[in-house]
Amino acid sequence: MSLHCRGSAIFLTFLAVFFFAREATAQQPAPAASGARILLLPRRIVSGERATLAVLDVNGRLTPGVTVNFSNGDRLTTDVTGRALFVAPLNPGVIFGSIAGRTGRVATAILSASEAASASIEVSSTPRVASLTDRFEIFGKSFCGDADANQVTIAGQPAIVLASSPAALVVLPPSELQPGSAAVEVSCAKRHSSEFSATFVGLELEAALAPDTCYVCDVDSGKAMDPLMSFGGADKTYFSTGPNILGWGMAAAFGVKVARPDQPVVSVVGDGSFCFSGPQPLWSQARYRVPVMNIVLNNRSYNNERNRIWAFGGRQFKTGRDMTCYIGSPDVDYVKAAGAFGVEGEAVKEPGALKAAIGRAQRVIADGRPYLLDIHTQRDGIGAASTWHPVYSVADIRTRRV
Ligand SMILES: Cc1ncc(C[n+]2csc(CCOP(=O)(O)OP(=O)(O)O)c2C)c(N)n1
Ligand SMILES: [Mg+2]
Repeated sequence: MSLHCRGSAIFLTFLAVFFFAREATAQQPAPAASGARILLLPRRIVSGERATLAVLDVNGRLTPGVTVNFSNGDRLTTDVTGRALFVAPLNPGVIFGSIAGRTGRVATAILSASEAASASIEVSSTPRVASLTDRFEIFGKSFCGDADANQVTIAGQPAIVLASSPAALVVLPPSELQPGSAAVEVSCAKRHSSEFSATFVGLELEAALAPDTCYVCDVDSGKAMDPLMSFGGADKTYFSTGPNILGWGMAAAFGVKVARPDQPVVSVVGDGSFCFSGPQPLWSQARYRVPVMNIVLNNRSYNNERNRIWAFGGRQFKTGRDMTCYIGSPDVDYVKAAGAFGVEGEAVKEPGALKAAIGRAQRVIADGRPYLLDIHTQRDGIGAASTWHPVYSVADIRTRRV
């Protein structure tokens, strides 16, 4: 996904809050347990083996003294580091954890000891792209359940292991890490993984969105950004459809805001999807003062469609000519379209302009009005460079100038 990509770097938001998680362990006073919001539970734990969970507050700081309740009746309290070491239940299955007094719950699967057994560290799944400043997960075998017994290095620098089990690690990258591809290595108790690599990127949107944001996702290729954001459990709520049907997002965002007026609501649509559903819902947002942040991921393309079509290797692929999916001519002015329906907005043409634009959107929203950000993004995949489209003029086939 990318709100905006240039070269190999993807610019979105960045989760500044997690800098605090890193520093909280140093000299700042411990955050109050009442601020606890996010439960980090390894998504896989192993029957009868140790595991570590972590709790973060609304600012992303590790939070001590927080009670975590499990659906099997177990109860834990986070220690001075904002984490809690526990032994996984013996019966395989799924259990849920939740921060006492909060509604969100987080699932973890209990694997049997035989499923997770391995003499050496095996890494089975890692993100290809991860945020420079947010946590990411590594799945595999033979990690240490005590989070601090694991050593994870990224580009040779030590990362923090926030939560862990023999089957999963939740890792926060080192603060000095630079964007780009970096080698990752894991070791614990004299066991070592083979080296693998991930691309680390700076994110803008994620940092700007409060943990109680309702995120209404009606995009196609833009969905690639979802794994880089934090959803579920005690974090943001994600609204989407099962099958890939487009054109409902902005109207749905209206409904979500009506249902949850005290939570921030962000609607994300592709430029194609905007045209299927919009701009009428913007009129309703303006008419009924529905303060929603509308984001259009504008790559001037049915980007995923082109990738799907060209993947068959047919005539378009062979000629390099995109018959239908380039939609940048005429170039739709989404800010003007929003304005015509009574919604303010602006175009974001450079990654560096995104953070300030989100800030302006949030100020208008705080005043009770919707806002639209037309964020220019890259096309990617096969045929991304093609802006060719068939020239056909109905005017030219006329025999009378009527
Ligand atoms: C109602 C509807 N019409 C058509 C489609 C087929 N379709 C799937 S993706 C797509 C293009 C979407 O373009 P955009 O929203 O810009 O997404 P991008 O792939 O560029 O991210 C189309 C037409 C669909 N999924 N739903
Ligand atoms: Mg598009």
